[in-house]
Amino acid sequence: MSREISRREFVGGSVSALSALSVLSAACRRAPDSAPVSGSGPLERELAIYNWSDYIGETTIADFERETGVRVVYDTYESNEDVIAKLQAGATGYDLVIPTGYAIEVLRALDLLRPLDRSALTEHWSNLDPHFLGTPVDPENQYSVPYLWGSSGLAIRTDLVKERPDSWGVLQDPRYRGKMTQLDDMRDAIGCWLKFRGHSLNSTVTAELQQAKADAILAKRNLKSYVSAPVKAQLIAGDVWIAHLWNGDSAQASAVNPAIEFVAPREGAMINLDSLCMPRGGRSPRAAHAFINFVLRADQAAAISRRTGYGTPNAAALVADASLLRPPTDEQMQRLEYQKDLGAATTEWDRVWTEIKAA
Ligand code: N2P
Repeated sequence: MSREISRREFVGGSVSALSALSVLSAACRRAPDSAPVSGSGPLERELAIYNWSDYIGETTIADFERETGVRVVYDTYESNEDVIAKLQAGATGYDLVIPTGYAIEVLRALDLLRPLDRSALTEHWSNLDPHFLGTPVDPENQYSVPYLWGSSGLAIRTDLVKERPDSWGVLQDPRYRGKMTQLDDMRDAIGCWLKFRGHSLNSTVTAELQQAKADAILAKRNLKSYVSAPVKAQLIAGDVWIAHLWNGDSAQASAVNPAIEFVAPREGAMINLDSLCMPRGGRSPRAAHAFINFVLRADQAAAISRRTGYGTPNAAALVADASLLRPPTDEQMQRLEYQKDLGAATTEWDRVWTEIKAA
């Protein structure tokens, strides 16, 4: 028990509200699946997928079900912290989740992910752009298969906002009071204020976090709410004019109302790579591998990128469809930063976020 608790305290992960008891019971409930699982063989009948909202192709699930006969049970979430908390609290039965890089680090440190059988994933593996493989969160891709990448910024109703704001500072402008929102996501909502002051969005420096808190609270006076992907409907309706949002969700809103444009703030922003992972306790490892193979196909990867507006790490898909979002250029990358597991500093971030929410 003490080993579980100290590891949890070390790793953190915005889960500080969970009791040591829930961690212990999760460990006891965990299925005995630490042995590598084979991804080949007859498929199970059902596959449980837990994904971000609006983060899949229009017919991906139906196509997969038709082709394989596997029934997909599909559930969605709005933040990495939701996934970490749910898996840490002992949710079992999900066969696939799609966390962001830093959350993969957290989940791995908590021993909540199951290694993939890479020998069952060879068919379309070479479609992946090597640029997205072997990242520091999983150097050998033993646990994760790149799915989509994205970045954060400002989604702006250019017909209602006359200037062209290109700074996070616009969120502190009282002229747009009540017409602006920020992501309901601790890492993004604090991270952007760290970037605003020229710091790393992975900062663990107390003075920098305190400044970010002050900036966030100043902006909060103007915010209609903290809301993530569901803000799309409010942007489209014109209830929100400026939303701190991810590029793909912004593109989805623009597809409905072309007056919505995405701006990358000049101070820099977050870039994320989200990857398919198998949580421990999943009941359908062979179907999980089959699904990964399926979305690694160029046509399926292209359809997912087209529908979501997020970037695909699938180089073959980019060749097949020239309209897809291209990977960031070196120049763009200079202003983008990947999030990292905050380790022990997660507790301090949690506290800052709680204080911002309560202010
Ligand atoms: C939500 C997709 C968000 C992905 N629609 C952010 N990592």
